[in-house]
Amino acid sequence: MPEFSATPTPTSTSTVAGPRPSPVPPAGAGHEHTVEEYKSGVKPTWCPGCGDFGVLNAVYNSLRNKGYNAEDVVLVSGIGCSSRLPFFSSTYGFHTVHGRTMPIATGIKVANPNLKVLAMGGDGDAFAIGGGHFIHAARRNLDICYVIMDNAIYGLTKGQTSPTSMVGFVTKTTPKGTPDRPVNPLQLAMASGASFVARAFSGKPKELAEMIVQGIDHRGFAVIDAYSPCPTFNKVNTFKFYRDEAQELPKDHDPSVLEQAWARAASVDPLYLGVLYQSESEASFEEHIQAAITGTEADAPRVIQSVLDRYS
Ligand SMILES: Cc1ncc(C[n+]2csc(CCOP(=O)(O)OP(=O)(O)O)c2C)c(N)n1
Ligand code: SF4
Ligand SMILES: [Mg+2]
Repeated sequence: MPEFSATPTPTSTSTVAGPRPSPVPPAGAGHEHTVEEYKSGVKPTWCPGCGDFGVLNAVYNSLRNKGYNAEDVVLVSGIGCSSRLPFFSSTYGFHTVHGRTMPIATGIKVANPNLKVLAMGGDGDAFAIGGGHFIHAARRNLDICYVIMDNAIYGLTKGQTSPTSMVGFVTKTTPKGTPDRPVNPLQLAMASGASFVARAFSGKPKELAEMIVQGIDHRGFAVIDAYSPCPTFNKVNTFKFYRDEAQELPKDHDPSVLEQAWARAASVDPLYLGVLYQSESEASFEEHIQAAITGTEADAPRVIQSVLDRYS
């Protein structure tokens, strides 16, 4: 059993071999981070034209804009095309189990609150198999930023309806169109207690990068539902569809007013992009934990080591 250290050791990705370059040099001493430094060297395996490319670029840019060192960041994902994103970043990454992004992200963040934890994944991962975990992470107000690459389909398993597919959506498994009403990710997040709720579009990666920075800066659970089209299996929710149907929130939108956010989240004509809701009035999960262990934080590594020793 290796000795416990508060500093994480590099994680490896289990299914993709490839170079992971040495850690990004720390900023300061004249070093300015560049986007290139956050690339792992593993070439994205997504189909040409996949919306996830735009999200990946936005993630790189948000990390560069924050000036983070790669070793201070963990990208946690589930299973799906979108959940492959951590492979392509030189930060730490944890490609977990389908729908289990939130429990793993919670453990990482609580064990080492100094880490910047971003969760990544698809609409199926977040709202179908991971739906229960999503709700509880939101109501706990865990201090992480969760970017959901919403393509309204299961891409990795070759095109089944997802919880965000529209009524009547035709796939190989729903040849007569799905009768199921879609989940509204923004309303689900708000109803569950998320304290930052936003919608973005991978076709606007600059705006998405800015939104991820806002989500990281937010103290509490930040949810960004990012439309990220799957041109291979979803011929309805395309880049053109979102360019036609989605628009920025009105300038006078007040994200502190839950009722306004709720109403605009429900709108389909237009679909609104931007930060719909934000409140920092509630303590984060980590703040509750810290308050509960006040006076014992310095002992945390020793306590964890003693637990690990029991299994060595
Ligand atoms: C426990 C479990 N159930 C089902 C699967 C099969 N599976 C893998 S990915 C996936 C859905 C992926 O959809 P989404 O999360 O929207 O990601 P996308 O591929 O669209 O990016 C499913 C059902 C699995 N890997 N594990
Ligand atoms: S199947 Fe769809 S979601 Fe998956 S990589 Fe291809 S375009 Fe992207
Ligand atoms: Mg999907």
